[in-house]
Amino acid sequence: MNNYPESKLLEISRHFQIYGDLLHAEPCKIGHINETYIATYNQGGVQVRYVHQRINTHVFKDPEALMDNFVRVTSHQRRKLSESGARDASRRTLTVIPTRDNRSYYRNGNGECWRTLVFVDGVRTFEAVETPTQAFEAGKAFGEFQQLLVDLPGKRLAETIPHFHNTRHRFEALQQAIKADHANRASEAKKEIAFALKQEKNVDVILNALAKKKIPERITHNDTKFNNVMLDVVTGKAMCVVDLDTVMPGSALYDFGDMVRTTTSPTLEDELDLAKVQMRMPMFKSLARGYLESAGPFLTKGERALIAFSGKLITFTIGIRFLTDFLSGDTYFRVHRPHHNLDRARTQFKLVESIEKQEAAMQKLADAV
Ligand code: GN1
Ligand code: MG
Repeated sequence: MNNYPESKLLEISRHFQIYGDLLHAEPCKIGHINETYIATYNQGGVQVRYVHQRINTHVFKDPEALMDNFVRVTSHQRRKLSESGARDASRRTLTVIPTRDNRSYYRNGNGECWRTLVFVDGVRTFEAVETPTQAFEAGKAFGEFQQLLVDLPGKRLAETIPHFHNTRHRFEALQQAIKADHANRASEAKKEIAFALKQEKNVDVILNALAKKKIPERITHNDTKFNNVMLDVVTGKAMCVVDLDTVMPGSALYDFGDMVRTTTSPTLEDELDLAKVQMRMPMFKSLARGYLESAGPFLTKGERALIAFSGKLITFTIGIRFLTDFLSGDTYFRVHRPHHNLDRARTQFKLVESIEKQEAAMQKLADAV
C-alpha cells in the first residue's frame, strides 16, 4: 500500500466538518480495495479520532451513488436503533462526517474521492475466527444489519458494482481470462482451472431462484467477511459491521455464504497449507444460530433451503474471482507476493470441497435451528 503523506491527508481533512488539528495518521492495512487511515486530532484539548478513506474509483465507478446508498442506509439504521432505545447507537452503525459544503464525500482536483467516518472506539476485528462465540456474533451482526434494512424507504439502492455476486457473470469472466491468458499464467493454474470449470452445474442455482422469484431480492451487505465485523474488546459482542461500499440489492444467501467462507475454516483466505483448510461444523453451527436468531424471522422457506449451498457457491465465486485476477495479471485484488491470487483461489477451492462433503449435514443442522 502506498502510504499517503500526512501533509496531503491534512489537505484532504480540511474539507470535512472536523474541528481540530491533525496530530497524526496511520494507514489501516485491512481490505484489498480501498485505502484507509485512522487520524487523530486535537479537538479542544481532547484527542479524537476519525477514519479517512479513499474510495477506489476504479472498482467503484460511481462514488456519488455509492455514498448516497451509504448515507441512506446508515441514517436509517441509526434512526431505528435510537428509536428502539439501543445504547451506543454511534458505535453500532457508521456515521459519515459531511464535507464543509455538506456533501458526503470530497473529490479533489486529481479526481480522488475521500470520505470521513466517526472512529468507533473499543472494538477490534479479527482476520480469522478464534471461537464459536465469535462465529455466532458475526452471524447475528449481519442478520441484524439486514433486518434493520427490511423497511428502508425510497427508491431501490444503486448497484455499486453491477453483477457483483452474479456467479454466471463471474464464470464467463473466468472463461474469457483463460482464453485470453494475458499474463501467460494459465499453464501454472491448470489444476485450479479444471476444478473451476467442473463446477458449472452450481453456477445458476441462486440466480434462477431469484429470477423465478423463489427467493426475494433484499438489501444486503455483500462483503460479509469476518474481518468486517467489529467486536467489542471487553464483551466480545459484535458492535458494528463495516465496509459498506457494496451494500445494495442482493440475496440474503450471498451474505450468509460469505460468512461461511470466512468463519468456518481456521485459516486465512490465502493459507498455503491446504491440509488446514476445512469447514468446521461447530463453527457453522454457531454461525447459523447467530444468523438465524436475527434473520430467522424474515427469511423465507426458499432462502432457508439454500443456506448450506450458499456457503459453497460464494466460496466458489470468490475463488474464481481470485483465479480470474491471477490469470489477468493481478489487476483487481491487492497482492502481497507472487502467486498470491492463485494461492487464494486454491484455498477457496479446497474449502468448496470441504463444504461439499458436509453440505447435507450442514443443511440438516440449519433446518433444526
Ligand atoms: C474484497 O477489500 P475487501 O477485503 O473488503 C472484495 C470482496 C472479496 C474480498 C476477498 C469490492 O473485499 O468481494 O470477497 O476482497 N471487495 C470488492 O477477500 O471486490
Ligand atoms: Mg470490501
